[in-house]
Amino acid sequence: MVRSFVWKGIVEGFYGRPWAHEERLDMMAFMSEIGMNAYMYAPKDDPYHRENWRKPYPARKLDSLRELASHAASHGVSFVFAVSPGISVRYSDKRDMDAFMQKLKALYGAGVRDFAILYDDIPDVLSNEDDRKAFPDLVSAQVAFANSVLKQLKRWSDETTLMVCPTQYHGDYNTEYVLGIGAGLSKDIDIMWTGPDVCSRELSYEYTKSVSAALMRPPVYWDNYPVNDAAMKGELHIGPYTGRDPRLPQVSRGFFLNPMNQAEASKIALGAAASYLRNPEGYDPQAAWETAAARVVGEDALEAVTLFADACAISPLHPEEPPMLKETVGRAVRRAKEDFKEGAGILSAHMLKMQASAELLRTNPNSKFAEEISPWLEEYVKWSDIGLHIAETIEKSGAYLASGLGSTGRCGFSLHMLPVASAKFKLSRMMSRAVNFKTRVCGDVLLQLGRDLLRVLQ
Ligand code: 14T
Repeated sequence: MVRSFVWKGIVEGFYGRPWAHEERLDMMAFMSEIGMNAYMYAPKDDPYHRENWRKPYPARKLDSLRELASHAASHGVSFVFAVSPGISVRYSDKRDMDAFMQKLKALYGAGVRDFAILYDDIPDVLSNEDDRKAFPDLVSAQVAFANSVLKQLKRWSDETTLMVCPTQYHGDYNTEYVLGIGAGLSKDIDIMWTGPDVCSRELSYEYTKSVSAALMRPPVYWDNYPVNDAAMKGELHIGPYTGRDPRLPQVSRGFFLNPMNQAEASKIALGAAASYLRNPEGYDPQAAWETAAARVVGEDALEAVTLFADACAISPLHPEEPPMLKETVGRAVRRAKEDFKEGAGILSAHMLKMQASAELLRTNPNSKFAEEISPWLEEYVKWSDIGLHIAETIEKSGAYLASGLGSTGRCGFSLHMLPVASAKFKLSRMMSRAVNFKTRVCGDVLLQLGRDLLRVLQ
């Protein structure tokens, strides 16, 4: 039997600046175009979501959420409202339960029917004295709290749903905590899971089946791609969506992808992922990427964005250095050992292509995309300048070596050496600036090449 995912969505669940209202409205329209059906509201840095979860939304913010919920509904997207009470909640305190339900009730009044409790990224033990008296451990407290929330939701309406993200949400599933969550939570509650890691390179059928057994229900994946918060800030995740098993609909209830702070740039990975979610069996990562990328930048810039995405390759799904760039540099170096000029030529041709692609993307009609990627684009251009200078240095040192392998004149100094010395000097200056770059564009490929060259020319 061919099964399909129940949830095919996005979770705005990252740290850092939450998306703007306009970005969310636009994203919902995009989601309906690509066949996604759920948006979970969970921005870590909305103070009302986590830090001050007890506080009701002020009227104006509630109005925005209401508009989002109805906008979602009109696009066939379920709006899932999540609260993260874990940092301060007293599970045994009735006032906290009431504050929590009040919080949901306001959204219920705004038309929301789908809710989530997020217990992620909090201490894994009970800290409150009363809680420690009332419950044997954290998992019993969270289970009792969530089951009670579900019961109250069902009193409001039969249409309500509840999802929970546990405190341990990745890795080993055979722990007391995870088994406790699985056995304790009502069977009507969906449980979120990120896979073997916080950001998982691979989500396999076997692994998911085991997680499903431990949780006593198929998990809903909280897929931490293309998110680039915390330690990943310097990365831009616009590469293909890979490593998700085609048979996951048999063992998982669906997916919520956690996107980047850059909403428009996220559409490349999200568009590709949507194609997986619609048809996992027929999914082709490369073809889906091209379709998704072309939708964001236009067909005319597909080649440009392909080259740029290569330079941005490093991500949890692809931890290796940029493949095309690395291959070209490797080829240039090998060729340079035979023929300096030709080796340098291979390198400079690629650098010029990078510069042309940067210019095409900088002036792309999708100005929101261009704006979002500008920090990466700027350093991509700076790296290509470095690469061009490396090519030039290789050529000059080639001429110098050819002139008699560094034979010195009367005063122990070769005039031929001057251009090489000044090229070296300029290169080390460029390289020392690159150390302070803010983005991870080009990986370490050109950095390594520059260092190697300086060492050789010492
Ligand atoms: F809820 C979870 F499933 C989850 O993934 N929580 C956070 C999420 O909000 C964040 O965007 C994501 C990517 O950084 O990872 C989780 O947050 C972490 C987890 C860590 F182990 C942040 C830093 C960590 F070291």
